[in-house]
Amino acid sequence: MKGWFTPVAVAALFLGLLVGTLAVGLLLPATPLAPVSQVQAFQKPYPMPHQYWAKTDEFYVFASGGQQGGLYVYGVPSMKYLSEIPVFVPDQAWGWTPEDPEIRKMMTNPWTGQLVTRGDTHHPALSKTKGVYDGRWAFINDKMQGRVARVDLATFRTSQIYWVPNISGGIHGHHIAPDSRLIVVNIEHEQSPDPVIQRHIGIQVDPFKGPYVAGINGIRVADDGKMSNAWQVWGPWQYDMARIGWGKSDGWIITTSYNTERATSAVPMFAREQDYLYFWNIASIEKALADKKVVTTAQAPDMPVISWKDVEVYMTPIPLNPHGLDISPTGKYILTSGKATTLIAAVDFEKVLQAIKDRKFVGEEFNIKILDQNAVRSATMDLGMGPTHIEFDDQGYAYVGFFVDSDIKKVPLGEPYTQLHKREPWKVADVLPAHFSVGHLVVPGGDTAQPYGKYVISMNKLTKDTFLPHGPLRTENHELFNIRETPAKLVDQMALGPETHYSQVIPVSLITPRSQTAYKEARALASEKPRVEYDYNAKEVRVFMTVVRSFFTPEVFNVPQGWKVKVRMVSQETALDMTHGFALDGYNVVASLDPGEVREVEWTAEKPGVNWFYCIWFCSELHMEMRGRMIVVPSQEWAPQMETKLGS
Ligand code: CUK
Ligand code: CUA
Ligand code: CA
Repeated sequence: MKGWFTPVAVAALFLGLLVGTLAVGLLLPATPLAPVSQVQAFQKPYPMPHQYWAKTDEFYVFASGGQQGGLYVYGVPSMKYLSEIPVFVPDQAWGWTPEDPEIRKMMTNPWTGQLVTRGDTHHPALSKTKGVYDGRWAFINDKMQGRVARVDLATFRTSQIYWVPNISGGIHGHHIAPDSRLIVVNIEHEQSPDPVIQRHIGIQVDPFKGPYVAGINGIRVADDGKMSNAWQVWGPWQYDMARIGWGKSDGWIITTSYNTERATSAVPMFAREQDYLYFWNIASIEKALADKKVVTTAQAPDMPVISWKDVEVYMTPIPLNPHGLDISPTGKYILTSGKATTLIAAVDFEKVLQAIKDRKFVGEEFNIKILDQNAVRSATMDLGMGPTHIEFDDQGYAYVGFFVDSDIKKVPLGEPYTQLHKREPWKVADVLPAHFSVGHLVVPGGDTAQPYGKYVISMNKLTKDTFLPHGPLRTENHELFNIRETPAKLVDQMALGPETHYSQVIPVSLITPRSQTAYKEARALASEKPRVEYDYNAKEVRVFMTVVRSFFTPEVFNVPQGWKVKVRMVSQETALDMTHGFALDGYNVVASLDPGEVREVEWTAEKPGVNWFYCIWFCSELHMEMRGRMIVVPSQEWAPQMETKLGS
């Protein structure tokens, strides 16, 4: 173990990362895809029958969009892109615009009142029941602003955005409990928090020099999916990844920190020979809450802040600057990889519990006992350059992604999985070449108590010249492998926009029966007549509009200049796939109405004149004619008889 972590070795690893990346680029012509004969041909009937893909796809993939700010959705094995789910960033194509007050409210910072239209999604967490996906919701975190959103999987639309209090942003790890009652997000970017927090944990932060502090944030999830503050535990370190255990590790939160150095710049974050893996006892956090060992800040009076010293937490050394952190299906093995090393530690959680019991501590730091790594590890695997993330299949194998090596190594796990695969554990069983530089990888159900297996998707960070040239900014490559065969077969590749981090893959049977084709909200307003109301006190025009092929009713309304206009649109459509839109010439206003949906838009009628509004979805042969007018009258010329009246 010793020797590879000297400063020289670290420098060499940095160089290795760089050279490895370049070498892949230089060697491109010499490392083509597997010969066609080795690739499982993608069987397609011709002519293509109606519903072919709807009937043949087995899984949905929910892929984080990274800087796209939401989620991508596609089918497997077809690798057919289906949809985007807009979350933190407006997306008018997919009907997500903050002109609607409900959406605007979700995107508005609750403490500053600022509309925030930027986000960076990393780790989707599908809701679970008894440790397996249940198809109700997808939760997704925004690293940049420190938020978690809930997406309703009946509509593929965001229904709540939760803002993590007491931080400036920078949350990374995100995971959900096996019963979906608790969500945990890590504070990755260290903070200089409210002095109340600094005093409570007994660490004074110098905002200029650091070292700063961070912690983990617990979110309660109600029966209807609503998220609310549970607790924050603050302490000396940042955390990168988070998992809430299940099975053998039930009742524990597990995190990694790559900056146990508490440094404020990159190179010093590699100073230590090893960093830490942490084990947090959830019951002890609840006990600290019950014992009222908490403080609150002015910003978040309903968020109890706990000191790490008041909870039961242990740690053990792991290969430096860990990135991957994943738990095997029984909850027994915790695999974590050191980014700038070649090492993957397999920690056995049963050994962790035993070592805690036997007090096999080798020291402590900041009051946290350090468990002897030799007492808790099952293996330390030396597998390749730049290990990233890990997933598990249903046959007792782990799959480890490598950024520098551009491949995935398949490794058999130890007991009890040896009965399944009958191989010597922890030795490479297969190597899957990726194009190029693996970030996350995903197996259907690969982070649950019961993986479905069958496929692994490699989410590659670099595509180089895999696809047609498209300028200097290159797309990403999602590669589908069939892992029922050994060696695994590359089935397909798909260019998908920037930039997926983690994805989760769920059987279609958990999604399609609940999938809505129309909203029901318009029904409640069925008896309401279209009309235009003028409020001279508020200087506001309120338009109650119905929308159906191929008319807006009213199709014209008059407005005094400078007044606020509020339009509530009710889609009277019930037919599948019949979405209409509303765009207003010359204004920054777009809305989209799915069948049966009710949407509102607001703007101020600034300029006098005639402005057409029109439908943005090609909905029928009369789509182009589906338009109407807003006539803005200079305020001094306005007379009440100009009010728009609709027939009774
Ligand atoms: S991170 Cu991006 S590849 Cu946010 Cu899970 Cu590792
Ligand atoms: Cu409605 Cu086009
Ligand atoms: Ca480190």
